[in-house]
Amino acid sequence: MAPRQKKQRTEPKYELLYHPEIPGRGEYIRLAFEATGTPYSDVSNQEKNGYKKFQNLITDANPPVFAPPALLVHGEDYHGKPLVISQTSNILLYLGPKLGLVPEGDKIARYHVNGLAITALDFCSEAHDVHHPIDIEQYYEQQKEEAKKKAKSFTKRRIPKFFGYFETVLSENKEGDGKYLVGKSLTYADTTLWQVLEGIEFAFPKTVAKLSKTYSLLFSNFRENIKEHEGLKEYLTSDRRLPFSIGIFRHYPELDA
Ligand SMILES: N[C@@H](CCC(=O)N[C@@H](CS)C(=O)NCC(=O)O)C(=O)O
Repeated sequence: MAPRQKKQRTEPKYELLYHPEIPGRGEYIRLAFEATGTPYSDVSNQEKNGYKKFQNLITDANPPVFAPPALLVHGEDYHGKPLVISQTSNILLYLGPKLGLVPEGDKIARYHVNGLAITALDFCSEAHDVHHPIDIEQYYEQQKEEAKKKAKSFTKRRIPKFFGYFETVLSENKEGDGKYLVGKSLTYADTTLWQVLEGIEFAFPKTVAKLSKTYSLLFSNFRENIKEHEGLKEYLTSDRRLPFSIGIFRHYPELDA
């Protein structure tokens, strides 16, 4: 009895259920926890047999999870089972007010935060579809020619359209001083967009180098401010932060402008 009680006391309330070894969409959730110093367990990366545990938890959840990330919340059982929430933007919507990552006292602002986070996540999905335009279950090499075509429109039109949109949002949010998308302090729209920009730069460095001068708020004020954020600084330079590799964001030079 005693050891069990001890385990319950030390177990973090939140468990992130995601694939091991890649930042992926799990990173959007990690950044929310890291920015706010919230304890969490990254099951697949930190626990013994974590990968198996992660697979079992997402399958056994009710409703089961179609695709990770998912969030398990201890102490919030739902219909007799541990609460498991799926979909990145949905998890962030749940955590936002609890972690102080939406403006306080403005019930509408949180929907703007969520709308912007979803737009950043759309950008992330489009970047993924560049290297997998035909079939998510086949290798890049099997769809390389189509990928090259998609890359052309993505780098020429879609990247500038997303950059331009977020630049406008930053300049119109006067309270944010070019540093925050909504209000005057950090929200999960900021952390999410920041990670997408990191991924886009990793995948399309030449395109970003060409465009970054045009979107000065985005590429100076905004990016630099997040890097220096009190809660994030240590994490972002630590080896706990997983590097990009061949996940959602991939660097294939032939797809970069
Ligand atoms: N819209 C979902 C997308 C989830 C997703 O595509 N997850 C990837 C990993 S980042 C996956 O494992 N997908 C498997 C699949 O779609 O079959 C979200 O934002 O959570």
